[in-house]
This record gives sequence, C-alpha cells and structure tokens, in this order.
Amino acid sequence: MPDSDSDSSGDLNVLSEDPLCAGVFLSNLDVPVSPTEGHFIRSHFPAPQINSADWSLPITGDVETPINLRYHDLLKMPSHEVVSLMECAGNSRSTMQPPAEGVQWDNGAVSVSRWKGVSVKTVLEQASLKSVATDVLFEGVDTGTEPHSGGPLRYAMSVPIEKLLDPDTLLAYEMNGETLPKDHGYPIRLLVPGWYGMASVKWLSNITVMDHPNGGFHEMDYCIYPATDGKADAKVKRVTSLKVKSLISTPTKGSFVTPGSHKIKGVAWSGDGHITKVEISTDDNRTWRPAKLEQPCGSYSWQHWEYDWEAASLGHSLLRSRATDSKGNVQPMLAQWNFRGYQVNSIHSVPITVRKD
Ligand SMILES: Nc1nc2c(c(=O)[nH]1)N[C@H]1C(S)=C(S)[C@@H](COP(=O)(O)O)O[C@H]1N2
Ligand SMILES: [Mo]
Repeated sequence: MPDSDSDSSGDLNVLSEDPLCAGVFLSNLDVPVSPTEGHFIRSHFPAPQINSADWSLPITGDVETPINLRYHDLLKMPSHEVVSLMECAGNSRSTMQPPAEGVQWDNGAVSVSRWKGVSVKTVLEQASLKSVATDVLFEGVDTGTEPHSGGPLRYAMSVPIEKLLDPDTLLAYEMNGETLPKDHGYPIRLLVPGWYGMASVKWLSNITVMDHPNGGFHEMDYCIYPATDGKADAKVKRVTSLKVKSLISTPTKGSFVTPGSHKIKGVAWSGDGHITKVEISTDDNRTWRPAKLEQPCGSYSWQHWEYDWEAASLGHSLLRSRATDSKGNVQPMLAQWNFRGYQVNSIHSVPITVRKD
C-alpha cells in the first residue's frame, strides 16, 4: 500500500467511499497547516446532511440552566482559534503485525488545521455546571452499525470536564477560515486538541453533562487498548492523548535518489509536551544523528524537521526518524501490539534506492 503517491490527481488517498475514509499523501506534510481539502477524513457512518437553520444544540444534564444553542447564537459568541493537529487513533494500523481489524490506514490519517469556534468552557459556564459534574457526553447526529456493536447506534463520546475547561477545547464552526465542510462535521464539531481524533465528535446533536464517564460503545468497547499496569478493575484503557510520533515526508517510500546531498524532511508531534529531538538513521538503525528541528508552533501543532544526508553507497537504504518529547517519551522501534491497532507510533521506516541516473 503506498504511503504517498505524488502522481495522484486527488488531494487524498481514499480507503473507503461510504463511509468516507481518506488519508493524506505524506509528500503533502511539508506545510504549517494542511489545506482543508487535504485534511484526512474518518467517518464511521454516512455523513449527515444538516441544515443549520433547523439545527440546535441542547446542553442538558447536570447543569443549573439548560440551554439550547442555535447556530447563529454560537457564531455571535466570543470566538477562539487554535492550530491543532488531528490524528486518527488507527493511523499506521496497516504497519502492525499481526494485522489488526479496522480501516487499514497507512500513515496518512494525520493533518493540522486552524480551527475556530467557541471554547466549550464558555458554553459550560453559561449553563453553569452542578458540583457533581465530572464528564460531558457529546453525541453526533450520525448513526449506523459498527462491527460487533450488535445493532445501530449513534457516534458518541464523553470527555472529562478537566479537558473541557481548557479554552483550546472548542465547539468548532470554521476550519482554516472557512465554514466547516460537511465531511468534517458541519455545522458544529467538538475539537479536543492533543487527543486522538475520535474524541472530536462531528455533527454535534446533544451535549449532556454527567456525574460519571458515559462509557458506551465508542468510548469503552471500541477506542480502547489493554491496560498494562495490572489493575484488576481496569483491563482496558481509553485511547486519549497523542503518543510521540514522527513521519518522513521526503523522500517518499520507493523513491530513487542519486548519490550526493539530499534533504530528508518530515514532521513530529506529541500530545504530551512539545518535541525536543528528532534523530535520523540512514544505515539501518546502526547510527542515529540529530535533525534540525523547528520551534514549536503552539502547543498542539506539528514541528517540521530536516536532515542533510550524503547518500554515498549505492543500493537499498532504510531511512528512519525517531522523535523524543519534552516529557522524555521516545518513539519505540515497534509500538505495543493491541487488538484494534490503535496508537501505533513505531519508528517510521522509508525504503529508498540510491542509484546513478
Ligand atoms: N459524529 C462523528 N464524529 C466523529 C467520527 C464519526 O464517525 N462520527 N469519527 C471520529 C474519528 S475516529 C476521527 S479520527 C475524527 C476525524 O475527523 P475528520 O474526519 O474531520 O478528519 O473524527 C471523529 N469524530
Ligand atoms: Mo479515528
């Protein structure tokens, strides 16, 4: 399966038509912010067609003042912008061995956008949380059947209040200065920066404040991985913050390069602090040398890096990049295997060939 294909006519690599799942080509990662039509798409069910004039967003549950927000009310509220990377928790799943069930993403389910909306905090303050409130359930309009779900259900996820009180967690209505497109959750979606994409519920229909995590299919049967801390009461954990990861954008897998000087380029990110180091190996894991790293661009974006490589020996070569974040997390050679193939942050390896013209 190609990681990237510079000859492709489209901006995205479509893995499934309906529901639409489409990834980016890695050669398109060399930008501060992905163009909107080049942002990956991951929908579990067919995208609903919503007319914003008939749509409203009730905020109920453990609040003093239930409210019902209309689209135009939201547009008039104080706005907030955040440049945030989004990565699907199933990104790079196809590299996991033995194979895991699910959409067989290569490495393209990652993008960065400038999101604009209203801080969830502003809305929760307006509704006034009761003291018992701990989590908030966000439900989408979209419905369908998932493998093993045992029947139709809506896409839904709850998020702890603590994360929602961060002003960068948004009810987003714009992406890169334009109205949110249908496939990205029009009219309003949640944006949870620093977490894998599954929590950023699209096509919001209801917000319910609760005194416990909602659980439910997507939250506790689906977006989970085995807990390794051995606690008997928790065999699985929710997928939440982004693991440290880097990808090589140039050269692309299968490229032919001539002997001499080349730039290896790519991106790196983490949901747990910023990137402090990216190292490159061009000799099959024998030596690692530091790449030049850009300054962080906000807390939630990616950082670009580049490395000057002197391609000396002819033949096949494996290029690898390894990122470290400010909390000391380092990308592993092989990510922990899990049955759904989530949070794969194994070191990216790009096979290329050095040959004379
Ligand atoms: N309502 C709804 N929200 C959703 C989804 C969905 O299928 N339905 N997919 C989730 C997943 S798994 C991801 S990775 C992101 C993808 O967002 P995007 O399509 O805008 O890239 O949306 C999340 N929010
Ligand atoms: Mo996802």
